[in-house]
Order: sequence, then structure tokens, then C-alpha cells
Amino acid sequence: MRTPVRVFVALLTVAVVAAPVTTSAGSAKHGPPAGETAPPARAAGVVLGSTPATIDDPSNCAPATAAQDVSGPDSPDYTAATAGVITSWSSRIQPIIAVDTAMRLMVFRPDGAGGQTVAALTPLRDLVGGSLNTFPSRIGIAAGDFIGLSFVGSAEVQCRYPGIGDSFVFAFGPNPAVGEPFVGDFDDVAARLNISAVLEPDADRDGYGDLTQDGCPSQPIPNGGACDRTAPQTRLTVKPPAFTRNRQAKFRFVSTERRSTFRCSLDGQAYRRCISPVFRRVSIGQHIFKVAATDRYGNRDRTPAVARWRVRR
Ligand SMILES: [Ca+2]
Ligand SMILES: [Ca+2]
Repeated sequence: MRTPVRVFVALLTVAVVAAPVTTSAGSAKHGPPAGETAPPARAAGVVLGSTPATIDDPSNCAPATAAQDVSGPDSPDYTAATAGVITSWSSRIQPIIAVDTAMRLMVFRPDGAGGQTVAALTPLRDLVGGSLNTFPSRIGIAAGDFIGLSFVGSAEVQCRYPGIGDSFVFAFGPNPAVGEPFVGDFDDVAARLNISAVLEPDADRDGYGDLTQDGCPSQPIPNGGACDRTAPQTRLTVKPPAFTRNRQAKFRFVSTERRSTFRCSLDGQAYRRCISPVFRRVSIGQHIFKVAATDRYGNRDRTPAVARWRVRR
């Protein structure tokens, strides 16, 4: 049986030094086609929080999954400076408490009144003792949100560290859900949470981290897929007959891709934005109408649909 969930929250007011920035360069899964210029270098991911190199005296904090001692002024930052996606999170735990212990990353959002609500959380993950546990994730985080953790375990939670540095608060009580205010029996102690997370940018706001998860960081492709570089095809469904006495011309046209836009050209004039149907009054003689679709990602149909007709007296 697992005991009630404990929730740990890094305090907002304790950041002393900016979060360390990793230099791990993410690489695009899908580069540009041959002949195209490579996109500009992407920003590196940022590590929020920290995990200790080793776990020290477990009697200070049992289970020692929750906190690590403060050993200097270089406090990690648990708060996200920019919005993005958390693509993994980690915690290192004691070898001796591997049994019946599970943890989750939680994201808290300040409510502007000194409290916070739960913005996101991961599923509970079973922890392997004596090693750094790292779990992939894909959860959005807003600028100003901060990370914390909750866990279930059979041991009591008693964390008391002297010194200065990041504080955290802990609470006993019901496991909060997304959107709920976080309230609990706060207790401020000088220690760091034993949790870290990798924050990647999400420039196209598709919910996929741009460095390692997003097949196309420049387009909000569903499911993080590869870039859409395929042009739509355009088809005229209504056009004048080849020979007519009607000087009023009507056109209807469609694209192979939804949410396309169209550009039209009559008798060699410049292309202009147009919407189906199009009506044009023309003079006696030969005419040509062209229409080309552009998909939502800017791919243009290079082979416009063409109508040619002659208006007789
Ligand atoms: Ca993205
Ligand atoms: Ca994308």
C-alpha cells in the first residue's frame, strides 16, 4: 500500500542565481531539402532545478528522493524564464528506497495572490534506486511557472537542512489535480528539490519541444510530424465554355488542401488574392484566367489551373 501523496513546491522567491544552461545541441530530425538554406541555429534547452551528484545522509530526508542538501550559493532555478515544453525530467534516489516509491513532476502557476495552481503534471513513475532516473515528457510550461514534485512512498518525509539557498515547501494532503489551487501545510526549509527538467522552446506552439520532439519546428504540424513542403494542386470546377456570347465570366475553384488561399490572374494581369467564386465582365475576344492555391504553410501551386475562352459577338 502506498501512503498519501506528498507534494513539494519550490518557492518562487528564492532563486539566487540563474538556471544553468546546457550546451546540448538539439538536432532537427528533418533538415531542409537539398539546395535549401539551413535554418538558423536553434536555442539550446534549459535545465530547471537540479539533481544531486550523489544522495547524502538519508536520515536528513527520508525518503531522500525529495530533497538534497544545500552546499553553496549556486542555487538552481526552478522557475521557467520562458515558455516552452518540458521534454524530460530527472531525479536521483537512494538505493535503499527503491521499493514502493513513485514520483511525478508537477508544474505550478502563480495565481497572483501568493498562491499557485497546478498547471500540469506527469504520470507517477516508478523510481530505480541508486541511479539517476530520467523520464521523457511532453508538457507545456509558461513563463513564470515553476516545477515541483510529488511522490508516493512508504517512508516518512522529514527534511530539515540548515544553510542558505533554494527553499522548498512541502505539504501533506490530497494529490492536487490540474487546474486546482495548490494548498497545503507549507513548511519552508533550506534545501533544494531533487528534481530537474529540460525545457525546450516551442516556437510554433504545437506542444512539441523544438529541439528533440518536433519534426518541423517552423510549422505546427499535427503530432510533431515532418515539415509540409508539398504544394497544393488547384482545380477549376466552373469556368466559361470555350466559345460563348456571354461577357459575364464565372469561375469556381478548389484546392487539394483545406485552408488554402488563392491568387487569380485575368488576361496576364498580376496575381491577386481571390476567393471562389469569382465573377469578371470581359470584352469581346480571347481571354485567359489562372488561379493558384497556397496552402496554410505557404507552399504555392506552381502549376495554376487555367481557363481559356473566346467571347463572340
Ligand atoms: Ca514546436
Ligand atoms: Ca511543428
